[in-house]
Amino acid sequence: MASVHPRRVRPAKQLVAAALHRGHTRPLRPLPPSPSSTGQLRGGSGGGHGAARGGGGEASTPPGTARRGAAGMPHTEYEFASRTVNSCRRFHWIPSLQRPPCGPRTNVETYEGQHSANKASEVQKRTFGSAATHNQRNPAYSELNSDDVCYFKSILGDNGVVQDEDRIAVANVDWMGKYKGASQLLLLPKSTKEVSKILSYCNTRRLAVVPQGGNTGLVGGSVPVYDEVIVSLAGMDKIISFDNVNGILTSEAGCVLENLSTFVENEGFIMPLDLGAKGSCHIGGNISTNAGGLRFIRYGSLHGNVLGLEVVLADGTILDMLTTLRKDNTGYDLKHLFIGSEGSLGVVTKVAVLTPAKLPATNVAFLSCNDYTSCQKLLLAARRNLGEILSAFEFMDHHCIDLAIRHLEGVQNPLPASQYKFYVLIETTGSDESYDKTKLEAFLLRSMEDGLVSDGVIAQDISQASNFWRIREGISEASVKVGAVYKYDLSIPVEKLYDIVEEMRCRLGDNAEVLGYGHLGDGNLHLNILSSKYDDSILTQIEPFVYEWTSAQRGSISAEHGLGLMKAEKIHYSKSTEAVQLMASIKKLLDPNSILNPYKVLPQSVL
Ligand code: FAD
Ligand code: 2HG
Ligand code: ZN
Repeated sequence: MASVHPRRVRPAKQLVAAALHRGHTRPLRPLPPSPSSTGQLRGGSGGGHGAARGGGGEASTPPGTARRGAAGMPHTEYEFASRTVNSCRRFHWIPSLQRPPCGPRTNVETYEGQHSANKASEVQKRTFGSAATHNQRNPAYSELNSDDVCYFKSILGDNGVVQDEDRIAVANVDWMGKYKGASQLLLLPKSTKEVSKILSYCNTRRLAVVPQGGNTGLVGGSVPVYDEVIVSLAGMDKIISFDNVNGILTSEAGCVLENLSTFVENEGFIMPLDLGAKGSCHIGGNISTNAGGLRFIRYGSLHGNVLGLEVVLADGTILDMLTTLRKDNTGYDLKHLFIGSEGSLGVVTKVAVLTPAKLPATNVAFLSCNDYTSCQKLLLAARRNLGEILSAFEFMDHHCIDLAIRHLEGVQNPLPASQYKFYVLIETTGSDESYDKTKLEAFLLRSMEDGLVSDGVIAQDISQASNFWRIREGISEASVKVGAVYKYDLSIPVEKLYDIVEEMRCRLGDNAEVLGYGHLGDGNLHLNILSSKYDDSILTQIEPFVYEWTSAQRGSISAEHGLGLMKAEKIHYSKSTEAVQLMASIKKLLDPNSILNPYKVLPQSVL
C-alpha cells in the first residue's frame, strides 16, 4: 500500500474517505468515491444532515469489483444499495405488506385461527416474551355489531370503513409479527371532526379503540389486543403550513415522517428527529411514543420540539393546543401529557413542530474500538472535541454487524471483518465544510493515537454515508429475520450500559444470540436477544432479571419505545407507586370508560 501522510488524507475534492490505522499516521484502504459521487457529503436533493441516510446515491458497481482508487491503489469496492434508502425503507425495511400477517412462530395462534374463533371473548392469546400478559378481555367493552358499522359508514363513507379481511389482517399485526390482535374493523377518518365523531360514538357504546399510526412500534402498542376498533390516522396526511422564517411545521398527524423530512429539507430545514422507520412511521405516532432516534443527541426530545398539538379526547372533545409559540407559560402545559402517552389519553390529530435549520456539511465516520471502555472514552472525547457539530454517536457490538451482513442485502463491513469487538458511527453536521472536516479528522487521528479507535473510515460521499447508516439502521430489520427476537430498550448510565449485555450472554450461553447496540450518546441501549423460535425457557432467563438489573441501576425499562402491551405491567421497575397512581388518576379523568388503547401503558390493577 502506498504511504500517504495524514495531511494529505483529504486534499480538496480528492480523498475524503481514509482508513485510519492505529500506530500508523497514514491512511490505509481508502474508500473510493462512489461512481455517482460528487465527492461531497451534502445531501444533493435530500440535502443536509440525514441526507446521507435518506438521499439517493446509486450503485453501479457490483460487489467485489476491483477498481483503482483516488490514490491510485487497487482496492475492492463495496457495494452500495442500488435503491435509494427511501425506497429501501418503504418497500424493504417495513415489510408489513410483503410478509405474511402472521409468520410461522411457535406458540402462536395464527390470525386465521383467531379470526375463525370469531368471538371477541375467545380471541387473542398470543404475544411472546414479556408481552404475554394474562389479561382477559375486559367484559365491560361492547362487541361490535352491524349497527355500529352502519353508523361508521354514515360518517366516514364506505371507503373509510374497512372490513376486508386481508387489510384488517395487516393492521392487526405489528411490524415484528409478534403481537396479533383480532379486530374486525379498521376506520380511516379524514378529518379531526371525523375522529371526534368516532370517539364520541365509541365512548357512548363502550367500544374499545386502538389509535394506529404507521404501525412500526416495537412494544405491541399499535395493534389491538382483542377486538378493539382500529382507528388509523393514515388518511390524515396533509401539511397544513410551514413558517419558513421560524422553521415551524404544522401538519396532520398521519403524515409519514420521511415525507415531512423531504418537505422541510426543500425549505432549508430538517425534522428534529430521524429513525430507521421513517418511511412508514407517522409524526402522530412519533409524538405519541415520544420517539427518540438518531438525532436526539443533537436536537433533544420531542418534549422540546413539539410546540403545539390538537388532540381528540375519548369523549370526542377536540382539544385545540395547536399553538406555534416558542414561549407560552399560561397554566399547565397540557400537550406534554399526550407526548409519549401512546394513545392512551387521546388521539393526536394535528401537530406543530419546531424544525432546525438544515446545515450544509455532513460527515460520517465508521470506527472500530477494541473494548467498551474505549467507546465510552471516545464519546467523552467526541463531546469535548467535536462539540457543537456532533450530530450522532451510535454504537454496535460485532454481533450486530455480523447479523446485518448476514441478513441484509448489499450490506458489507467497511472495516476488516470480525477483528473488532465494537463499532461506532459518528456523524457531524455543521455549517462550514472544511472546518468540520478538519475538526473531525484531527479528532479521529488523536483518538487513534490515544488508542481509543482501532480503525476507521470516513465516508466520502452520500452513498458511502448511506451504507454506514444502513448497517446501523438495518440491525432492527435484520433482527426480525432470525426467528424470534426479544427486544429491550433501556436507559442505563453509560459506564454500566454494556454490563447487562455481557451478563445476559453468560446467562443464556448457546441458547440465544445477544446483541447490544444503540444511541450511546443518549445512554440508550438496545438489547436484542435472538433465537430460532420463541421459547419460555429463554424468556425466564431474561425476565424479570433484565428489569430488576435496570431498576437497580436506576435506569429506565423504556428509553424511547414506550411501554405498550409488552411492559404495561412492568412500569413499577422505573416509576414509583405514587407516580403510577397519579398516572392512573389522569387516565381515569381523561378516559373514564377506558376505551383508549386498553391493556397498554398502565397495569390493569391501577385502573
Ligand atoms: P404506531 O406504531 O402506529 O403506534 C405507536 C403507539 O402510538 C401506539 O400505542 C399507538 O396507539 C399510538 N399512536 C399512533 N398514532 C397515534 C395518534 N395519532 N394519536 C394517538 N396515539 C397514536 N423508535 C425510536 O424511538 N427510536 C428509533 O430509533 C426507532 N427506530 C426504529 C427502527 C425500526 C426499523 C422500527 C421498525 C421501529 C423503530 N422505532 C424507533 C419504533 C417506532 O418506529 C417508533 O415508536 C415510532 O414513533 C412509532 O410511530 P408509528 O406511527 O409507527 O406509531
Ligand atoms: C433503533 O435504534 C431502534 O434502531 C430499534 O430504536 C431498536 O429494534 C430495536 O431494538
Ligand atoms: Zn433506538
